[in-house]
Amino acid sequence: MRRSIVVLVLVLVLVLVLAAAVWPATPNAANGSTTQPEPPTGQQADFNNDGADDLAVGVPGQHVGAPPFNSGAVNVLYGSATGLTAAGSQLFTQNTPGVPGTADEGDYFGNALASGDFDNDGFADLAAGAPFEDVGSLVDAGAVSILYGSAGGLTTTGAQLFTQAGGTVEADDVFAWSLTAGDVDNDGFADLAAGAPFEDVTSRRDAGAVSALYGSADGLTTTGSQLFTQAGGTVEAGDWFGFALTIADFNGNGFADLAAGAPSETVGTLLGAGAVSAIYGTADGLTTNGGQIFTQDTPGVPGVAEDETSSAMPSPPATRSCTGGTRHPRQTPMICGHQAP
Ligand SMILES: [Ca+2]
Ligand SMILES: [Ca+2]
Ligand SMILES: [Ca+2]
Ligand SMILES: [Ca+2]
Repeated sequence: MRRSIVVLVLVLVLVLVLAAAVWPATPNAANGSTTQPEPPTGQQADFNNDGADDLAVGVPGQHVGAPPFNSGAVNVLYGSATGLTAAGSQLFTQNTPGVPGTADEGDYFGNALASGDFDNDGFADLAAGAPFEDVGSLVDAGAVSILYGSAGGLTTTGAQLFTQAGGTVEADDVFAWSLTAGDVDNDGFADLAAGAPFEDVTSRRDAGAVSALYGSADGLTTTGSQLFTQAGGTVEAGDWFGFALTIADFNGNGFADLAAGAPSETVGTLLGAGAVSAIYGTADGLTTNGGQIFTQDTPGVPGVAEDETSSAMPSPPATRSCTGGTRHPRQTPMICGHQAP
């Protein structure tokens, strides 16, 4: 893992995953216990299925030993009748026995998190991205770990590690930079979407892509996995499609849908104005049929798309050293570190 990533302003980035309050527990009058109704999108955050949602906190800047630096970790806090509590809390790194992979310098494990019940056993499960994980000799290809829930909370039993699904694993894809979960085919098993915003699409560098992995009785699987490039728009170099993701049922038809941001999308001649695509769920999974793209220049959307280099915008720091051709001038230090030679 290249040391340039260590040039990081964001020493500690907390990434929170919480589906609490969206689907409040329903009292069961018969026995006084609580049960968790199935949420409409398959999203869940109750790792021990005790009726109180739980919280996973990403600590991608965690040093596991010293070095490796910035290999990353995930803290887990459990909910209770009185709210979150430190009792029974956990810390996972890639060096935790049973967690696939190895804590290497600059993996940033925990940089993105998503929860869902991938095997539909009632216990929510956790996906934790390590976007700068090297895959063999492929530097910064990226990977995502899956930890499964149980009555005792998250466990390493049956833990999995996935590299880019539906596509070709390449250096600098930064797969699992973004994650979201929901039941896009409404089969009861939560599904996972994982962004690789620096995926090259043919010769279009850093156009970006999003993988979909589907849940099953055996957990997440690559069977039927898909790779999507920008929907509703034109795939261009430097779009960063998949930089941010979320799943929700936008048309209320029971199939969860995917929204994927392309923050560096060019709108007309406006560099880096940004766009968001919607990809809809069906019984057969996500499909680009009916896919949409919205920008601030879409009729009816308030606001005006502007060029990232507009004089109204702040100038990028003079010390910016990213030289990738199509780079966004205000990219985060982490991304800058990623792109540095
Ligand atoms: Ca719980
Ligand atoms: Ca589960
Ligand atoms: Ca599903
Ligand atoms: Ca839908």
